[in-house]
Amino acid sequence: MTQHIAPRGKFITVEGTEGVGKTTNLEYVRNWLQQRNIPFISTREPGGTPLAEQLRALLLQPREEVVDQTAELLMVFAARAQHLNQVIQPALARGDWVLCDRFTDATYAYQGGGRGMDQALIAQLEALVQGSLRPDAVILLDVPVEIGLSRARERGDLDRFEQEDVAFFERVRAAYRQRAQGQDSYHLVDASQPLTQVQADLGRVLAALERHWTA
Ligand code: T5A
Repeated sequence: MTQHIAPRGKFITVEGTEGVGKTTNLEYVRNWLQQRNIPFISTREPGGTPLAEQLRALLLQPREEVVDQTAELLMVFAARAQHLNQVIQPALARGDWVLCDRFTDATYAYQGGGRGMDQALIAQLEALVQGSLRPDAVILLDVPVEIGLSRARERGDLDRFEQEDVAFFERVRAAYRQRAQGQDSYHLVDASQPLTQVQADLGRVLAALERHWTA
């Protein structure tokens, strides 16, 4: 008997340092998908399920207690395990596209680059939690740290990560840029440009992906 394998949906993540414009540009990507009648879900990390959203709140809340780096890393992956199992994998299996605001590249950038944690340790947890699942495309919105932080600060109260110093975010940005180098699935967009130009670039990236995936 012929076994029919349902087409798996595409998994797109959007990444970048603080205030880079992910929220603003995700709206553009959602509209782009809607216009093409592509079935999709839009979700975020940390978060995306009730339990993972609670872990997000715990991670982002500023606190007196010093948060142990390993505890932070495990919470990020605990939220990811729940999110993958409950939301992302079922959606991909249905054939829906998954648009995710941050994913494991953020762990390599923030916990690896920012906090200086061992990349090999992160890779072990990635393998444990995700198996072989990786995003089909990573859109990296890139902006000089000072510009992103000033945009984020204009919004008001800062979360626990946003309270880190500029050097931390320089390491985060460098880690993101390093991951993007020479990898076909990464698409770097200059997010320091005016929003209309950022979105024109995003549109070109999405059109190229669509052509590639439907060829
Ligand atoms: N984290 C997450 C980890 O440490 N490890 C992990 O594994 C994961 C998954 C999550 C935090 O968790 C950490 C990283 C993060 O610190 P978050 O909410 O995803 O937090 O991240 P934030 O960067 O805090 O996201 P924000 O929503 O705060 O920022 P955005 O979405 O990047 O920025 P946005 O769209 O709100 O824009 C900020 C302002 O800039 C303006 C917008 O209008 C807005 O006012 N703007 C522009 N202005 C001019 N020109 C442009 N091109 C503009 N684009 C946007």
